[in-house]
Amino acid sequence: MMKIHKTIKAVIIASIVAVLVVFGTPALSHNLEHREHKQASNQVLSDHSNTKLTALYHDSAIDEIKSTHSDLVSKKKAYGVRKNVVDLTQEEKQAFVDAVRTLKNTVPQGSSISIYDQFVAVHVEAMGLMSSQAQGPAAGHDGAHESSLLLPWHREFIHRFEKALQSVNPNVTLPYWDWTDSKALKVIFQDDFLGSNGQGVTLSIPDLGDVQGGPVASGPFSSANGWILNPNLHLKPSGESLGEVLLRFLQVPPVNSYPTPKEDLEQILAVDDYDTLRQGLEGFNKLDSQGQLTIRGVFMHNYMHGLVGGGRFDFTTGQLDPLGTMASIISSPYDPVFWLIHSNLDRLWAEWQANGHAGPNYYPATGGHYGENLHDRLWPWDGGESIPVNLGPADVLSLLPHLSPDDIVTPADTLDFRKYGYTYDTLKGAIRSTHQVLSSS
Ligand SMILES: [Cu+2]
Repeated sequence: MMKIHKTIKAVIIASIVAVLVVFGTPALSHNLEHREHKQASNQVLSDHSNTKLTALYHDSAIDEIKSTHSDLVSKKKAYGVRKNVVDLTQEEKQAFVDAVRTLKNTVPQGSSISIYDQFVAVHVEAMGLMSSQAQGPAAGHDGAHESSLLLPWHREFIHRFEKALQSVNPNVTLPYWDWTDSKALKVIFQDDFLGSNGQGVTLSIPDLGDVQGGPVASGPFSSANGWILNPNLHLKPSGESLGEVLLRFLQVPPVNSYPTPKEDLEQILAVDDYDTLRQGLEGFNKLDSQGQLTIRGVFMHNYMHGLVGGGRFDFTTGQLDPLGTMASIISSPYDPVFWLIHSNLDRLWAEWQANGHAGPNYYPATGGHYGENLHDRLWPWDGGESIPVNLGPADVLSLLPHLSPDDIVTPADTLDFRKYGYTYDTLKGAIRSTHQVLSSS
């Protein structure tokens, strides 16, 4: 059904391209596209890739990579449309699963871990900036969460993952999980897509009774089917390992309410202030009837992490003791549902932006810690400015992908999602306006 089955070699080459596109090619992923025509930037991208590749491969391999890559560029639609997961065809589900598994099973040259695991390592170490022992201007705060940078950082991160998927299969885009869609939960956790709940662990929760979960029992992301995690990257926030298998505790009380009420989301999307929006969507606080973020707890994005991963939440502080993979924010990309939850988070931001909240006025220019402000560099796309501390039992820092020093991304670079070349099925108007911009420029 899929091209990727043709030859292992093709997969490896496509994946090498993926690594270079995703991790190794400075600024080209979108910074150039921010400034140039699509066509012009593709030209620059190809030229640049050649320089990089020459050092690593023989000419014949380079030719093959070049043709794979131009094939990819020419075939790729100008705008990848991210769809609601409930609208995916059987073929689209399979293509997504196959591409994810290919990234999980492909170890790039010079790395000891797979492309997929490199993404997990980046997410882990973004939280390694929190330590006061971290170095550089971004030290001392979470590099990916709990501040203005949540939305820019994850927009960049998941788009790089999407491009890696597209190097395997150019037709794949990231689906999103609309948390207000009552059908989505059942569609996602089936063996033909992201697999089942966990099984085998029964926990007694005071006043709530017994709850079930544990290692994912079936589907493409069960250990039986080869979804084996690196225990040095599968961590609790404390750094303690969560082991080698994907753990799910679906809808374990008290985080078991589904779907998310539409009116709660609409209330957040109606706000005018970026950081109120971000805090509402991230979910440590909920808006009260006055539109103030006075209610502390677990909501929205945080709630969805808990709905899949399970955990003993402290509803007063919003902190949780994770049971499963998704509930441990640090390692949550190990559950592929991560990409669907974050695609939706990004969609909600994109909709808010498309609804008139666009441009630098809708992102704080100053006043945050370094990394959070409009023109600060976001680790790891910061040219080596900041260095996190190592988290967990192994040397995770040594597992990070090698990024070019001029692969720089600031929140300002992320504000216009159209410049990345994707849109959402709920934002058809955005496709038209982008086409207009391109054809008139
Ligand atoms: Cu995250």
